[in-house]
Amino acid sequence: MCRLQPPVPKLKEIAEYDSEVGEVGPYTITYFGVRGRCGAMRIMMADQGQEWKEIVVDFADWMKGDLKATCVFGQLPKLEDGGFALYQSNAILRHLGRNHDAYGKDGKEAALIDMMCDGVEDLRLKYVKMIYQEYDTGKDVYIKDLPNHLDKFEAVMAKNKTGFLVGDKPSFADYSLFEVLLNHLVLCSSCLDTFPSLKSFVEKMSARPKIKTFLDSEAYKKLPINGNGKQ
Ligand code: 6SG
Repeated sequence: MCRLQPPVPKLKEIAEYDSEVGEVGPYTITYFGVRGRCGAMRIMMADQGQEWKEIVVDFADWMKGDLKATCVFGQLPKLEDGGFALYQSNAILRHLGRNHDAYGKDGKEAALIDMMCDGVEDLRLKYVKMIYQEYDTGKDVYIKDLPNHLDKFEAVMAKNKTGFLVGDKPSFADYSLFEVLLNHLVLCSSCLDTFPSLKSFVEKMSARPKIKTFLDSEAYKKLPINGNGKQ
């Protein structure tokens, strides 16, 4: 069997493996009360039919520093998978990809999925920089330049023809792209109008029943996209 695709652990096995949070479910996300760096992993877990628990940290508590001191890089999100703790949102997405068979069918597909995830990360970093540091002065320039980034994803999506970036089912990179595109549609509702493959991708992902239920939920809708209220 491909080492990148271990069998999905059964709930019972995770509960036995976990000595601390076994009764509340196999996964726990610890993060601030925003979509932010957890948007994609939440959508992925919802689509995979995987339940998870949320620990929401408020900023005043975070500033006390105790939790920060326990985090490997002094930052959130943190994912607990039973007794196993993981930081860095993209490492978490990859872990979920391995656990839920959303990391390609072989090593080459996995490498392409990694490549696309890193491409999404580059766009996400530009977006986050604009939101947190340059919103008032840089938003218009950002939107003007956006097609020069989206066209790369459009080309990959159009070439693959399956409705997904790599292979014929969603990978963690698709969930990450989907979530970043949802945020960009809030920033600029017409940003996908010249990108038919991306537009269709967002429509189809949004219509997947478990994603639709999640996106329609109060738990999702009540969370701001970003921590500073800009979107
Ligand atoms: C912030 O940057 O939410 N983690 C953030 N901030 C707190 O002390 N490379 C990794 C990854 O991919 C990046 C992690 C990320 O996982 S996310 C973190 O831990 C720190 O550094 C963006 C986000 N911001 C909202 C937020 C809540 C508390 C601190 C940041 C409320 C909003 C802004 C200030 C107070 Fe706030």
